[in-house]
Amino acid sequence: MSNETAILPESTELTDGFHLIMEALEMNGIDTIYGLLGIPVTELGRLWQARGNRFYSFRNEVNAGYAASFAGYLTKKPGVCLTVSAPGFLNGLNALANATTNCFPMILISGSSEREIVDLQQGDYEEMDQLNMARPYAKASYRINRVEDIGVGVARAMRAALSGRPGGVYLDIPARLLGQTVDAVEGGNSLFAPVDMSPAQLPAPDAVARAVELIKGAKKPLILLGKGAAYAQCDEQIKALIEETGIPFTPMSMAKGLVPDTHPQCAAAARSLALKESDVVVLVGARLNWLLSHGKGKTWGGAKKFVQIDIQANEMDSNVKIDAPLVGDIESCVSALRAGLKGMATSTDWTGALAEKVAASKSKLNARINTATPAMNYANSLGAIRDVLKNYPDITLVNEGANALDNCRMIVDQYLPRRRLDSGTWGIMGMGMGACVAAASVTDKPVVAVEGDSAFGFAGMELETITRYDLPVTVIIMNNGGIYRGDENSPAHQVSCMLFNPATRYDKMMESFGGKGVRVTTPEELAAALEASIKSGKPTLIDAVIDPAAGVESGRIGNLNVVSQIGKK
Ligand code: OXT
Ligand code: ADP
Ligand code: MG
Repeated sequence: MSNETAILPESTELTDGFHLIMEALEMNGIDTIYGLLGIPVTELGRLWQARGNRFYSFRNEVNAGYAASFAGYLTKKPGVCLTVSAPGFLNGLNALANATTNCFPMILISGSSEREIVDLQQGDYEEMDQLNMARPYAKASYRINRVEDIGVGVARAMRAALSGRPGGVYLDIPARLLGQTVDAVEGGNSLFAPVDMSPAQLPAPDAVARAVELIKGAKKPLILLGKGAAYAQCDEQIKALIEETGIPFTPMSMAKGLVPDTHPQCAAAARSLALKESDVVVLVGARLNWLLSHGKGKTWGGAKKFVQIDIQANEMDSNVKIDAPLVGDIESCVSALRAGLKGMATSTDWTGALAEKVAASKSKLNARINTATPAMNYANSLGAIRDVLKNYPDITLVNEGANALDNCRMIVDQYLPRRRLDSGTWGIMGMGMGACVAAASVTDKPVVAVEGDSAFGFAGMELETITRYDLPVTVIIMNNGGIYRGDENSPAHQVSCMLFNPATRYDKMMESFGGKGVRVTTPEELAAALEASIKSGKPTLIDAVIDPAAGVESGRIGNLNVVSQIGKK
C-alpha cells in the first residue's frame, strides 16, 4: 500500500491542454476570444463558453483578428484571436500583420497539424509550417509542444505582445497538445500571470533636459499626437502638457479626441500651416512615416527640429534626424517634460496665426456642409452625421474607405480618447466590421461605422455576426457605387474595374439578417435614421446614397497614385 502511494502523482485527477490553455488565459485577465472554430480547436471554443467566458464567432478569421487587435488597442491588454490551421491561420495572419504594423497588442492562437508529418511535408490535414510562416509578420512567434509548458508559453505571448512597443504575437498550438494530459495539481501549479508586463520606462534625465531646452527655445512649437499616445492611456497628463505650455497640437487620425477636436489649441483645421511653419515639433507616439510625409519635403517647409517620444529606441532617426530623442513610455516622458517646462508660455503670434487659419478653414468647410446638392455628397452627408454624433461623444466611430475615410476624419469631431478606430498605418480596407464588434464588446456602448461601399464589401458578411450578438452597431454605407467614384466610364463589353452593381441594396442585406435596414438620400433623412438607430441600440444599416460623381481618385492621397503616361486616351 505504501509503495503504491509513493508512485501515485500528487492528485489522481488529470487535466489536459484544453483546460490549461483556458486557465492560463483567464489567469492573464483574458475573458473574451474572437475567432472561428473547426478542427482542431472546436472544443476549445465550447469549453471556453461553458466556463462563462465570451466567444465572438466570426464568418472569416481576418475579421476576428481585426476585432482582437482593436480590442487590444482599446484595453491595453492583448486581444486574442483563435483559428484553425493553415487556411484559417492565414486569414488570421493578415490581421496579425496589421496589428504588428499598427503597434496593437494581439495574440493569434491557431491549432496546427502533426509536426512529424508537417516537417516531412507528407500532406497532413491542413498542413503548414505555421510557426515559421508567422515570424516575419509578428513581433514574436512561439509554439507550445508540451502540456507542462503552457503556463510559460502563454506568459511569453502576453509579455511579448504588451512590453515595449506593443504588437502581434503568434502562438502555435499543435492538435496533440490539446489532448495531452497531466496531473491536475501539477498542471495548475505550472501556470502563472507575469509580473508588470509593460513596465514604466523612464527617460534619461539628460535626454529630458535636452528636449526641455529645445522646446523652451521654440518660437513656433507644435505637439503632434499619434495613436501611441492614445494607446498609452495617460490622457490627463497629455492634456495637462498641452494646456500648461499653451503649445498648439494636431492629432493623427486615431489620436483625434485624446484632447477634444474642439479644444482652442487644436490646430487640426490648420494642419498644413502648422506642419510647415512650426520650428520645433514634439512627436508623442507618432511615427514619421508616410502619413507624415516622412518628416521632410514641402509638407514640412523649412528647417525644423524634432523631439520624439517613443518607447522604441530605434524609431528615432528612422526618416530624419531627431534632435531630442526621448526614449521611454509616454506617461513617464510627458510627466518629465511637464516638470521641466513649468512656466513656459507659447507666443501668441504663433497661436493667433493658427487660430485665424482654423477659423477660416472651419467656416469654409461649414459652407460646403451647408450647401444642399441634388444628390448627397461627402460634405453634406458627413455634416449631418457630425451634428448627430456631437450629442453622443461616448460613441466609438469606426471609419474606412477613401473619400469616406478622409472626409469623415476631417468633418466629424471627436471629444473623448480612443473613440475613433480606422484603417490605420496601412490604410487597410476591411477592418471596419471587426472593429465594430471589438468596440461594442469592450465598451458596451453604441458604435457607428462610416464605411465606403468598397471598404464595407471586404467584410460585409459580418453583418450576420453583428445581428447574431445583437450589438448596438450602426453601419452607414457611403454608397457611391464604386472605389473612389461611381461614374467611371466602362470599356466596351465590360464593367469598369472600379465600379459596383448600382442596383445594390445594402439595407436589404441587413434586413435579411434580421437587423434594421434604411435607405436614405438626403442629409436630413440620414440624420434622422442615425439618431433613431443610436437610440434603438439595435443593429442597423443605413444605405446612404451618395452622388457617384462626388469622390476624388484615392481621396486625399491622390499624390501617391501612379498614372501611366502611355496609352491614355
Ligand atoms: O490644412 P489643409 O488646408 O491642408 O487642410 C487640411 C486640414 O487642415 C483640414 N481640416 C479641417 N478643416 C475644417 N474643419 C476641420 N475640423 C478640419 N480638420 C481638418 O482638412 C484638410 C485635410 O486634413 P487632414 O486629413 O488632417 O490632412 P491631410 O493632408 O489629408 O493628411 C494627410 C494624411 C496622409 C495624414 C491623411 O490624408 C490620412 O490620414 N490619410 C489616410 C489615407 C488612407 O489611409 N486611405 C485609405 C487607403 S486608400 C486605397 O489604398 C484604397 N483601396 C486599396 C486597398 C486597400 N487600402 N486595402 C486593401 C486591403 N485592399 C485594397 C481601396 C480598395 S481605398 C479603397 C476603397 C475606396 O472606396 P470606398 O468605396 O471604400 O470609398 P470611397 O472613396 O468613399 O468610394
Ligand atoms: P500614428 O499612426 O497615429 O501616427 P503610429 O502608429 O505611427 O501612430 O505610432 C505609434 C508609436 O507609439 C509607435 O512608434 C510606438 O512605438 C509608440 N508607442 C506605443 N505605445 C507607447 C507607449 N506606451 N509609450 C511610448 N511609445 C509608445
Ligand atoms: Mg465608394
